Amino acid sequence: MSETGQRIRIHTGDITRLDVDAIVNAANSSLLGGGGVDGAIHRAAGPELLAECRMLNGCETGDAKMTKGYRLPARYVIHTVGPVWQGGSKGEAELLASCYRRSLEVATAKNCRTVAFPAISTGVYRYPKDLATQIAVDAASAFIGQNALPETVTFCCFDRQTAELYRQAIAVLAERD
Ligand code: AR6
Repeated sequence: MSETGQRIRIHTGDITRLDVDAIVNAANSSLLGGGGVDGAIHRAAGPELLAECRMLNGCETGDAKMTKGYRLPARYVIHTVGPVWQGGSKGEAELLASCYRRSLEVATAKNCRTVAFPAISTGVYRYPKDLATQIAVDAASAFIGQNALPETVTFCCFDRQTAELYRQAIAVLAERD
């Protein structure tokens, strides 16, 4: 496997349990909480997280903003806003790639060595999982190929089916390299 490939990990489970420098939250543009992974992160981090989020003035789709992790094992939470799937011709792919790139830029600015992502936009926002997974893997590998940090990027999958999609996307990447 390539050096870049070795820096990409797949984990099946709950992202709020991961002891990494930063976990990424699939938020909405208000940054004031919601369901899915966003709700789980706010519940696990405690009310101080919402208090800090209130001071951020929201976040554009495709951008990312950082807070502390409070009661989470992770030191930081990077809140990013994925695109809502509208059929694929509304710039969704570029916006989703931007979520991964911007999150990694924010993480690198704080010297994070380990970062974990959920499958952004693939829940409530309905992005087709196979397409979203390939974008996630391509964007992360492009970033770590050009940067020393983070040392590892973990794709945290809530179920085994999603983990299998990530395995396939990494295999596609390895064939291309
Ligand atoms: N750990 C890891 N992955 C999880 C967890 C968890 N604890 N919980 C859910 N997932 P979603 P979106 C997976 O809907 O599509 C919120 O209300 C889940 O299986 O959380 O970007 C926000 O406030 C799915 O694959 O995020 C926004 O309004 C993935 O996380 C909106 O949902 C993303 O699903 C964002 O929608």
